[in-house]
Amino acid sequence: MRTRLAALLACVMSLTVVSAPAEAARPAVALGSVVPAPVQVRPHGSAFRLTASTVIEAPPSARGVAGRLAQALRPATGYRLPVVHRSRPGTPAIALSSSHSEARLGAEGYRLGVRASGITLRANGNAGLFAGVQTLLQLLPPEIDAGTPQRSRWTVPGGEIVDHPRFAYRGAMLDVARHFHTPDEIKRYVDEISRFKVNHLHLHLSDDQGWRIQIDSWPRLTTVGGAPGTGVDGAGGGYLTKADYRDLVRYAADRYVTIVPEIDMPGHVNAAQVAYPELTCDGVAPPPRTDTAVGYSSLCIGKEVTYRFAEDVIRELAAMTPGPYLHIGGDEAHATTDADYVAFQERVLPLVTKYGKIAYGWNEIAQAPAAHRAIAQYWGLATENATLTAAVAAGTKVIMSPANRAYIDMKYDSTTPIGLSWAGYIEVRTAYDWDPGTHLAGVPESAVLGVEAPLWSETLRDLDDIEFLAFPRLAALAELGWSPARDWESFRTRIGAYGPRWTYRGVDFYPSPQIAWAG
Ligand code: TNX
Repeated sequence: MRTRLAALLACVMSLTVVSAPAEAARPAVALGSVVPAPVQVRPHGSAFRLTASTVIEAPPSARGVAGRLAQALRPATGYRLPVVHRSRPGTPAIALSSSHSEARLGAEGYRLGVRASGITLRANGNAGLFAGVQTLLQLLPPEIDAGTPQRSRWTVPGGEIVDHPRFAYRGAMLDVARHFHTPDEIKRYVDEISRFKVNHLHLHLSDDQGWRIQIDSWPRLTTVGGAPGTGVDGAGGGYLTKADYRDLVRYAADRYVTIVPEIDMPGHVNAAQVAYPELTCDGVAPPPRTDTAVGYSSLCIGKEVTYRFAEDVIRELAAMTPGPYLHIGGDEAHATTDADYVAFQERVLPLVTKYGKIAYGWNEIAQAPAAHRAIAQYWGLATENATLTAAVAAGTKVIMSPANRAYIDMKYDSTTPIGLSWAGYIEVRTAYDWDPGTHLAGVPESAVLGVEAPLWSETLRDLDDIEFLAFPRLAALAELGWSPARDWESFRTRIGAYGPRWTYRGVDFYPSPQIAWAG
């Protein structure tokens, strides 16, 4: 039903494209119609028109980004758009430069200038160029995403954009434990989130139902824990081999997305205990579980094998993860006493450091002094949390994922066919209208590394389900992570104008009644 609606919209829009006068005078898009909203937008009169003679100019070090831009532009325009080192004077060019050196742009900022004679995109490095390319793509008409040749005027509105992120960490989380999502599905998600300048993808790789990442020293984790039938309600199963994982890491890195792996401990470990009964206190394997209860499993805090297991997993995971973070879960350990929980974290958090990574966990880890050098992901409903505030005063950094705002596995409203509702219904405006820098009392903006949108998969099956819950809310949360100011009226118009792009790409977004959809 949702897919049919998307197809219908695509059909209506393609009719519009064919009947639109090809010589329409003005660019189709306003310079500021970009999600997330840029820091500074200065429009001026003259637009740039992409033609068959346009070239993309880039130094050798930026050929990757330039190539990606060319790939994005070729199918709909039908133009060759060669990537060249230097173009002959007078040739209309989109010129990329990555050796710009402008401190305020940082690693991810960029400066985009559009004149009738050409486009310049400047950044301090390739991550900034990639961000600028995402902006540039949104300044072309939505038909640019059609994937097949379109009749359109490929005009980019004239002016100057200066842009850089508010927070360094802008994340999405995908739960591949409750339902396994294939590498291809994960890649499609990376494609979509990176368009909104989201730069981290956190993968929740293990839970009570299943274990989804190959660990050589404990092979039964995946041969048993990733077997068919280990998804919620016995649906699905599967796991990432190390080769799959490394390939995903590379794919994401090409889109300036860092993979953050999570192994959830000391709770959420039933699948590991089914595979290795020595990880329980009595040594007896529990039955496999594919229901959605939480908080019933715990590693055995007093047994040494627990720490051999934790260290082996952390070592192997760290070795295949180039990114700086390794998430060790730590949530909902209701079957672990408080004292045991702290004892466990005091041993396990330092193991992450031992293998060269920054320890990251759900906010419960803040109970342990070792968390003062770690990152805590806040998922609570309240706007204060004394334990976290105390930890922050001692050095803990925070990533904001308050469940009643950022949990994109929540239903939009009571009629949403998939999703949960324990943290409330989250319509797009609810996801948008809060400030990650002031949301939690006692956690100042300087302690906030960024924002992450978790997508738990108890009710998900396929990519359509992922897209339906993620979009448009992921875009709202990405704007909170990137843009300095928040303006709901502006957002609902800009994301409404973006909708046709999702439709052209076949993304099954939720057509929220709160959004001013174009067309
Ligand atoms: C809470 S949030 C959980 C997960 C569930 C999620 C469902 C958190 C750290 N733990 O185990 O999947 O709710 O929304």
